[in-house]
Amino acid sequence: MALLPILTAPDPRLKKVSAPVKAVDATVRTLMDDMLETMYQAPGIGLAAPQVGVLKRVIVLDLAREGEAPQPLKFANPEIVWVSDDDVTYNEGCLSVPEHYADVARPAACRVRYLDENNQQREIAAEGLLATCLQHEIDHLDGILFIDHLTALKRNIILRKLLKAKKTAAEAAM
Ligand code: GNR
Ligand code: NI
Repeated sequence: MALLPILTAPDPRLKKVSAPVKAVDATVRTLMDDMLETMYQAPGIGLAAPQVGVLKRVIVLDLAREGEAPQPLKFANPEIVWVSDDDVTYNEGCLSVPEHYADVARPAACRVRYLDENNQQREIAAEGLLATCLQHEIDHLDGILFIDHLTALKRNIILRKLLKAKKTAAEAAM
């Protein structure tokens, strides 16, 4: 197991479209486990491979509450095959957009087809926070961040603050 560094915006790697995995093999399984460890440590409820600089279509989630048994979910090549007509709004955050939160409306329910850690094709029906989080993670695989769902004005205010924070951190390290 290994902790992986999490990229933060603005970073060109977060804007790229990730490639499907050919099959879920030992390398992909190790990536999934390292991503889960990184996500728990952050802490977060989901993580997409591009957030750790790996441009592969792999995501992990765990929506178990503190004190509950962990419920790690691992997905390769996730595809949204159905979304509900009705939307729901959540106040979203992102480990790659630290310290910023905003309301995002997305379909309230969805179905996702994917390969599990044993390379078996499966489908999951999701609603509530799971539906939102799956859509947030799958967006990452297409280079889309939650701030891309905001107005350009709100997005640019956040991006400018993140860039400034990066510059300040880089200066402090010199
Ligand atoms: O930890 C996370 N919380 C969260 C809250 C509301 C909507 C989406 C998320 S995902 C986020 C972790 C993350 O950045 N995943 O890509
Ligand atoms: Ni995110």
